[in-house]
Amino acid sequence: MTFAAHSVLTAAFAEGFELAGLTPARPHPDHTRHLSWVSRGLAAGMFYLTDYRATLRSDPRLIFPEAETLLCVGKLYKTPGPAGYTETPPGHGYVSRYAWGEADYHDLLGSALHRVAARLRAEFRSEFPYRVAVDTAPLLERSYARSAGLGWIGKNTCLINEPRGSWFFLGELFLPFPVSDYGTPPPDRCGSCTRCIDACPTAAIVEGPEGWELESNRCISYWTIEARQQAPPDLQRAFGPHLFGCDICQDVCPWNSKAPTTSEKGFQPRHPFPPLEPLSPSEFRDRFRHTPITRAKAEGWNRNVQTALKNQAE
Ligand code: B12
Ligand code: SF4
Ligand code: SF4
Repeated sequence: MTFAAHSVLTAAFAEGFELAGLTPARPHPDHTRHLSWVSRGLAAGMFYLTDYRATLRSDPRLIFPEAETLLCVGKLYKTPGPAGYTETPPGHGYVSRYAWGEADYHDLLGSALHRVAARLRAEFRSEFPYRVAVDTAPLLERSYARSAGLGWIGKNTCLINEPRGSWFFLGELFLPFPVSDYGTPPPDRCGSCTRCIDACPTAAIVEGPEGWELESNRCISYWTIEARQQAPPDLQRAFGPHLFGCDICQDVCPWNSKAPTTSEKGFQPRHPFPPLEPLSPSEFRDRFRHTPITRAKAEGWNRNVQTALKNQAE
């Protein structure tokens, strides 16, 4: 049985997603790019990208065998508030925009996707099986979202939407039925612009065999969120006040100059500029419970605080 694409998209918009599109749950041609990127060591220490899960990324049905369709959604997270890391006050560090709020986007988008599924089950009168993913499954999220029509992949490797920019999270609902229409990828609108490449303080956006790509070993976001060890000293100096993640290659993107903001309560800024002070494991837990920052763990957070303090003293 084939279901109306319109009904699925309407359910997604009704649950607060600003972007939604549909694409077949089939192997994606970008998978060869992923394998090539991994094989050239650009994933740094992120073993979840390089182990058996690199192969799982070849086909969504390896994660959810009944999958026929992927509903790809985007949820805006830009809030009115500080302009970015350039405003960091002395004695404080910078947390990237996506982690400013008190909600963890995995939970927020995940619950909304379950509600989309509940709406569809009621509308189609079927208890069909489904699966939800928000950065939680070995899936090429940007590639499928591009195919579903949500945006193009910029030179900074982010998915960018015209006119909304790139300050949005991605999530997916794996559905066990085909739909009447699927999305098509929009054109690449980067043109001759190179602002993100020029602005990256660590030269982490590099030219690869198939175009621009991210060298995680040089990316501030990698070092301040994912890495479990200290970055090389010459690189650390380029981190400036960054404590968790990095927004520079999106802050400078012209497509973000008029990006809309969200009124989502859980994303409103609570800690964009935390004080540069080390925290005990329990202080860290209490301060950042349920936020994406917990990923760095207290040890990583304190390492980042030391780096930012050193950079501020220089
Ligand atoms: C690992 C990871 C990281 C790593 C590596 C990032 C990277 N660029 O690969 C690190 C820790 C550095 C990172 C940083 C960030 N991340 Co991250 N990350 C992921 C994760 C878990 C996997 C990405 C991955 O597979 N990378 C490997 C590369 C090879 O794959 P890819 O980036 O998807 O690239 C594919 C396409 O770009 C494609 N391609 C096709 N056509 C074209 C054309 C061009 C021009 C290019 C460049 C590529 C391209 O080829 C690739 C192979 O499929 C995804 C969630 C997911 N499951 O996808 C989130 C995700 C990509 N991250 C996200 C976010 C928000 C961020 C940060 C903004 C957080 C921050 N503020 O610090 C930064 C952005 C840094 C940047 N410039 O990318 C969002 C991105 C949303 C968006 N609008 O694009 C995602 C989708 C999570 C989510 N569910 O919302 N991240
Ligand atoms: S997130 Fe920061 S360090 Fe990483 S590529 Fe973008 S500007 Fe460079
Ligand atoms: S800054 Fe320019 S080149 Fe980089 S992603 Fe944005 S439009 Fe593309």
